[in-house]
Amino acid sequence: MENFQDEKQRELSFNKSDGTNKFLTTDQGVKINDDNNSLKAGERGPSLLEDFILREKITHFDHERIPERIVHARGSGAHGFFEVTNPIPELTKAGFLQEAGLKTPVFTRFSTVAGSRGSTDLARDVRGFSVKFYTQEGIYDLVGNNIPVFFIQDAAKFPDLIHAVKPEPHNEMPQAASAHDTFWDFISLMPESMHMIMWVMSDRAIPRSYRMMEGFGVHTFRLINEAGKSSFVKFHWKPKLGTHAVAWDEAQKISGKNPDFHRQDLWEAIDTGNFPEWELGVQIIPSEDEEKYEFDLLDPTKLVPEELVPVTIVGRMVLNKNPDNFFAETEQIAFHPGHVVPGIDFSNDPLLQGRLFSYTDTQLSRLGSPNFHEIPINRSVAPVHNNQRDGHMRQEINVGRVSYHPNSLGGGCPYQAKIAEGGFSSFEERVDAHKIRGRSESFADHFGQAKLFFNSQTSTEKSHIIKALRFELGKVETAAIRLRMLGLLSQVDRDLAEKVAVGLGMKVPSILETPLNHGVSPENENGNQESKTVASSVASSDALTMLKNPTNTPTIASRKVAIIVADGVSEAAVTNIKKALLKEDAKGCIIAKNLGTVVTDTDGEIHVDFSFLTASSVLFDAVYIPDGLGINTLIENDDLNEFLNDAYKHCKVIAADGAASAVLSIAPFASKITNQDDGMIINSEVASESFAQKFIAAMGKHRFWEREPNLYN
Ligand code: HDD
Repeated sequence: MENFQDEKQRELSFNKSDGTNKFLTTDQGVKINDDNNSLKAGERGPSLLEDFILREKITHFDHERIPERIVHARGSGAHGFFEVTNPIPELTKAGFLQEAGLKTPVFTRFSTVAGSRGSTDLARDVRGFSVKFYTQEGIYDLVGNNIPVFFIQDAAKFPDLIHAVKPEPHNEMPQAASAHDTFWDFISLMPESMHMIMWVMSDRAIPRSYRMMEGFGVHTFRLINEAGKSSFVKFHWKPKLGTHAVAWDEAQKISGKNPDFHRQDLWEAIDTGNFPEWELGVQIIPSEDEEKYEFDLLDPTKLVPEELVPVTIVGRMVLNKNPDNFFAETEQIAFHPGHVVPGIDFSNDPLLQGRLFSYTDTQLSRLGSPNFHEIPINRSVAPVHNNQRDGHMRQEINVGRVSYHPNSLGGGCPYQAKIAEGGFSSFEERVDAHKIRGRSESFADHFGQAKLFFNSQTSTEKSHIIKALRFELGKVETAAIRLRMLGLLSQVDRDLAEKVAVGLGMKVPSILETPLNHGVSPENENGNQESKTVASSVASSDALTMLKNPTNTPTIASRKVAIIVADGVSEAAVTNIKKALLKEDAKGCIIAKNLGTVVTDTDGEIHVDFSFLTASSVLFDAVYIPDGLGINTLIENDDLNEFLNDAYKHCKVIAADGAASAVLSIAPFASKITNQDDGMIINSEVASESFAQKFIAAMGKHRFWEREPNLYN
């Protein structure tokens, strides 16, 4: 098969325009002579209706905005490619998975769910992880999240979930936050959400970077091979840089200091050649095993533990090109879980089935026309021929008189493809059932995997979950909602509930006071089902943690270090650390009291990247204060102290050498520093190779969480 990684780029380039060395024109191509003044009756007279140039410009401007996405409005995307490493023709006939080395162009968009388009990147929220594959057999969209399960089991509850989490309708507050009454009111009545709640209260919901998140297809899908045999599949994206988070206090501060933190991080990484990369993995469940597990494969609030079904890597995705135009590409891209190619099919997961309706419907109102597939970023690289016609903003000029099938006037064209010719055919699943509104009893376990998730976490991670719940429920004003939540949490882990309750100044209610129905109205006989706890056959799973996650490696590639300097700084120390960081593909940024330059100990000059005013510790992964007597002039500086305090509080590596060590020894947290804290590196020897290596090794551990008070122990 032809490798056509650049084909989408070629196609997009036909639609590109850049004004370099070109005349300014109207939309009709007429050259403009004066773009600064409207047409008037005399210099001080009224403007004339006749001014078609003014009217066109203003009219276009008035219509520049389109409705933002109902959910996942805030996001960022990039181009790249998917390359097969381990083909799986025995499992699927999908062409893009057939041959090792075959590359398919992709566009990937990451997002938060609840906030508006202009909201902060660092909200506590699920992250969307959508990949559009421009395959030779048509568009394939894998529209997933960075969390492998979901809040609800049936699409019928999706509008309720989203209404509950969005800003409250009477006053439109709070923005991009789940910490308010309506969200927790809904959750406290929906025991099926408890597994997802554990994930959302964990640090998965505050990633360090889009590049350091796992991705999941969430639902069980089907793969179909050439012989028509089907297997169930769960999709996983495993990040090359490991799975990492920031601290919650840090996330909130980042939201103020740089609400575009993730967007900028993705952009800069690609711009500087640090191309983000993920492996695509599959968990394959043979059809015969559909009912083998204690959970239902069709229930989207359940995952398949990797201990039961390992993840097999089939390929890798590299994002290597930023969009040229945010609106044209990232904003106008239209994903849809129903965009599948031959060899991939759906399961009967009722949440997925509802999604199959919702996405085209939403594009119709967001992009305004059934021709949204003609927008360059949405266009298939496989040829499109059919009898769909007309509609708003149709781009294609269909020639000929035939727009129906069957026809004889057009020679029967375009003609249908046989299955052997690549025609899509759905898996022939036998369905023989009563038509009912209800839920399978096999969906009634609402706590088994919530327990599995909580039990799998390290004590630091459990402590973070407790803190997150204290924060979120602490913002809830209605005591009855908090109480119901404590009741539900006690079903996951009594200790967890007790510890959250302490923070709320409340007592955990007894089981009898906890509503455990499906959250649907009790007057409906199908809704009376009681929640159950089915013990997971896996006691604990490292793949569910972030801190012991098998994706983690000690790499510090693309991490940022704040190097704090003042006049008299050791030039050797700065050069040495910058060189060492560069070798690891990490970056040192110079921060001083003011912008401009500082004078070094050898009378050289160092360019300052940020002042204390334009930088903040929360925007960096580690801090280094190099030797130099001048730094002592900053010892009383409040900005420096805040910088260091935050770095310490957020468990980052802090290092100083030579005379700069004095700054750390009188920092407000100095008394708390222990000999066991490998994240505090103080060295008397300046610019030594071993110091740089120690610093890099410590950064490779990401954070030294043991510094924090642990609420779980
Ligand atoms: Fe959805 C967008 C992921 C359930 C309805 N969804 C959207 C996006 C992602 C997801 C990543 C953003 C796509 C982009 O970047 O443009 N959604 C999920 C996942 C779900 C899920 C992983 C559960 C497993 N979604 C879900 C349900 C419904 C929707 C049950 C409706 C019944 N989702 C939508 C939508 C959106 C959307 C309203 C808004 C913008 C868009 O589709 O294009 O149709």
